[in-house]
Amino acid sequence: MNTATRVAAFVVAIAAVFALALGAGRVFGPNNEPAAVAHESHGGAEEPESPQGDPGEPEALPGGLMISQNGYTLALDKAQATPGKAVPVAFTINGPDSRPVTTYETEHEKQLHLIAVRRDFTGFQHVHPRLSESGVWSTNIDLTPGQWRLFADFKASDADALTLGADLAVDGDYQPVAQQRQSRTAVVDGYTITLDGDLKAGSDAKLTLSVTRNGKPVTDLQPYLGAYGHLVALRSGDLAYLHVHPDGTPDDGVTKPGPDVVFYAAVPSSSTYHLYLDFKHDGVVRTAAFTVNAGGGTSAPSAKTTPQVETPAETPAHGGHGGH
Ligand SMILES: [Cu+2]
Repeated sequence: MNTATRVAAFVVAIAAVFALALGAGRVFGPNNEPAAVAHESHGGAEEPESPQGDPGEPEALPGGLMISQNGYTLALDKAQATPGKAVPVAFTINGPDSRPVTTYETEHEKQLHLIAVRRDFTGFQHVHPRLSESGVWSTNIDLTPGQWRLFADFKASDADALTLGADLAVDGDYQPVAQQRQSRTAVVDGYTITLDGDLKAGSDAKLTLSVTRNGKPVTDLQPYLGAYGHLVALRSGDLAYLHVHPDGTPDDGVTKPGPDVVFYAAVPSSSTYHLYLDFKHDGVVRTAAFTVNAGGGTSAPSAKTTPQVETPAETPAHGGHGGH
C-alpha cells in the first residue's frame, strides 16, 4: 500500500465511523457519545446480544423507571430542593431534537400529569403544571426532606404516550416511613375508602374502591379528570408507574357516581404495590392510599396462606391539588 492509498483508506475508515456515529445518534438520542459508538463498532455485531440469550418477545417496560425514553427526556430545572409548602418546581420535556416540547395531546383532560411521591411512599401529590410558550412546565408541590420521585405522564404530539421519572433530592434529615405489608382501607378527612379485588401479575385485575362518609355510602361523587376517580399504582422497590384504567365515564349513562369506583389494573410482576386514589366530593379532591400484594401466575407467594394483618391507614400527608 503506498502512502496515498493508506491516507485514502484512513479517510474512508474515519468517514465510516463518523457515519455510524451519526446513524446511532438518531437511534439512541443526541446524548450518546460518538466515541462509545465507535468503540462498539469494533465488536462487529449489529445487534447487541442479550446476556440471557433470546427470551422471545421483549417485555414492555413499565413507565416511570427512566428519565429518558424514545428520544424524550424529563429535565428538571433543579435536581435539589428545599422542603416546604408549595415549593416551585419547573421542568421541560426535551424532544428528539433536544429542544423543549411545546405541543402535547390532552389525556384525562390534561396535557401533562405530574405525580410526586417520596421514595418511601409518603407525600403523594398529583398536580397539573402550567405550560409556558417556550415549553417550560411549572407548578408548586409540598416537599418534606428526603428522596422524591417525580413522574411526568404525557403524550407529545405525534409520539407515543410516555411516563418519565426523575429524582428530586430534598434537603434535611428524615426518617424513612416503614412500609405496611397490606392496607386495604384508607381514612381521609372523614371518608373511609375500601379496596376490593386482587392484583395478578401479567393480567388485568378488577379493583373496586368504595367510598363512605360517616358510615354512609357516598353516591354523589363528582367527575375528576373525566372519571369518578383517578388511580395511580407504584411498585414497591423501584417505583415503577403503572397505568390503571377507570371502568366507565360519568357521561356514559351507566356509570354511577359512587359509592363504587371500578378500575382495571395490569401489574407486571408479583410484588407489593402502592395505590393512590384521587376522588372528588363536595368540590374537594382527596387522595386515599392503599398497599396491596399482587399474586404471581406460576409462583404464588407462600405469604398468601397466612392471614395478613390489615391496618386502616391514615392517608399520608399530601398536598393540595393546586395545579387544577
Ligand atoms: Cu393528572
